[in-house]
Amino acid sequence: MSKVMRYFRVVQVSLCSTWRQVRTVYRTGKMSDILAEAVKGAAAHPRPEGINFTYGTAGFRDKSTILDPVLYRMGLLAALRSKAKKATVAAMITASHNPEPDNGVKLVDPMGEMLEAAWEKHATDLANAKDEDIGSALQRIIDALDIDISLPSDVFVARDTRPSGPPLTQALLDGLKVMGSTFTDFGILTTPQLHYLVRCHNSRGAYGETTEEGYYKKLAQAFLKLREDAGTKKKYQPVVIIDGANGVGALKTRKLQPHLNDSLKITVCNDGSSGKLNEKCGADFVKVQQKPPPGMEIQPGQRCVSFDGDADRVVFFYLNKDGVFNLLDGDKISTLIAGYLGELVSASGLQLNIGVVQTAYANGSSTRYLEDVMKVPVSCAKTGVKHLHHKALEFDVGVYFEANGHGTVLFSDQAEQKIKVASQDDSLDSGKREAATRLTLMMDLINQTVGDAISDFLVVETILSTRDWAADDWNMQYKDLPSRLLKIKVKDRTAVQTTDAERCATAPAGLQEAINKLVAKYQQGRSFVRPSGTEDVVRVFAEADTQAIADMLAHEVSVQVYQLAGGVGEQPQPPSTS
Ligand code: 16G
Ligand code: MG
Repeated sequence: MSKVMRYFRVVQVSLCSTWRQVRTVYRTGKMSDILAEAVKGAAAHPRPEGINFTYGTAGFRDKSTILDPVLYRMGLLAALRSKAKKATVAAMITASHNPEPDNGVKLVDPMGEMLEAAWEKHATDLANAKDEDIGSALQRIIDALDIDISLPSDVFVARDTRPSGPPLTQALLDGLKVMGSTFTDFGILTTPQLHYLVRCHNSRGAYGETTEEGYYKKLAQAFLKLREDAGTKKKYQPVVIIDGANGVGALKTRKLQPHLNDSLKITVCNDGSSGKLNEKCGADFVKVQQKPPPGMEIQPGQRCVSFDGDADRVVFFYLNKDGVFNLLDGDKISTLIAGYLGELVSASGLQLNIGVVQTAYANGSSTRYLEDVMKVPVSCAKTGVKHLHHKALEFDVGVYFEANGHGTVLFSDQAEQKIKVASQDDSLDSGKREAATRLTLMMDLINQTVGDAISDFLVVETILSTRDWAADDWNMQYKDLPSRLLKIKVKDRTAVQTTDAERCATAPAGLQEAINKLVAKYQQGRSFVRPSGTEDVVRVFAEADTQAIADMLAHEVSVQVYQLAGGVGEQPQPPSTS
């Protein structure tokens, strides 16, 4: 190295170290100010003694009356997350399908994904820190992750329609203000709309315009284009009834409607004008009760759609000509979507692998149909959207749905690129180009950030219309096996542990062996148990070739759980045979 170069190198090193010192002093000074403010701010959001909050499968969820301190702290954490990611993040205030008095909060990462799993622990720690310990709890997170506190932060905020939403939003905003964070409060949105907006923003508009109106426009444009060549239909009727769970999905469907012109006649019921949120209506009610919400007037064959309270979950149902209720759940939706996308991919001539991700709750018939008839690979993930989402990333086109109606489709960057190029490649024959063009429109119609009831509903309508199918035709793809879901109270639900995407219990000792023996007694029997992530219970699922046997198997497995995993209260009683 020449003398001159050496001189410059010395100057450079000393400048760098001076800059590091200045930065450390600045960061430390700024940090202690902020931490002191955070502790001061907690006085207005005191944490009650004796409650332990947990960032569960879908964020914090509890009685809204005790959540104020949690929201304040999540404001603090959201700002830190934004600084750590050097991007805008989001916070959604909702308790989804829970009753109206509950509420909750979950954080959304920059591309609209769920909060990174490693941060769930930080969220739980901060939510449980005593008021006076908030500063040190924040400090631990900052140190562990080497977060530069002097960086700016920006957070998008939205809530569902719960009356507790506005004061809880205020608590969250207080946390953000203490951190000096900028924010945008979007007011009432569906959960997937907020996920969508944060992705639009961070992708600098590449994913769409960062406005609610932009969301409707993007979906509606794709939907209308996909219908342009729709000839006369014999079976498909462009008429649906939507059960909005008396929640945000109803309000937002009304806002979408004018964008759809007259392509679809939508009647919204349970729109919040009289009934209570999620009370005797919504996707959870319909799926669990296996019946339409009371008061809905339904003609045989009429397609009905149920959203949950924050519209990230959807199921379809109809009454057949004999008035018998039929549910078209997440499994039926994923089969429909995977079948159609698979056809488009092969018609386009593109080499893309399509896979479906389910959970252990998926009906056995759906898995068999996908694997044996459709020849589509199926992966099983643990319960909870984040687990399915993660697995779906392994495919070029990953379709994921929980049976309860949470789900969407993910296209890898490479798949997206190939599809776009093919749609504009004049050297391809028109059939291939047309298929690729339809795939680009399907990508626009699908909210890839997270399951979205409104988007999924439009995707299903598009496919049914293209296929000229009535609800019955869709339902006939395969016949669901009868199943039963039960819950058992135990002293400590963590006594039950599982592996193999929850299909096998590893604790307590002897439980899985007992389940195996019971399952072996019955035709097409299948059963598994898992601790709930949202309730203090162990869930038992059983499936068999008749309802009576599924009920019996679920009962027998419940007794084993009760006996081996420390059941509390009365031992489960056999199902009545009347
Ligand atoms: C949460 C999950 C849902 C899952 C359910 C299971 C999200 C957004 N929501 O609602 O996917 O099906 O929990 O509840 O991930 P459980 O653990 O009580 O059975
Ligand atoms: Mg929900």
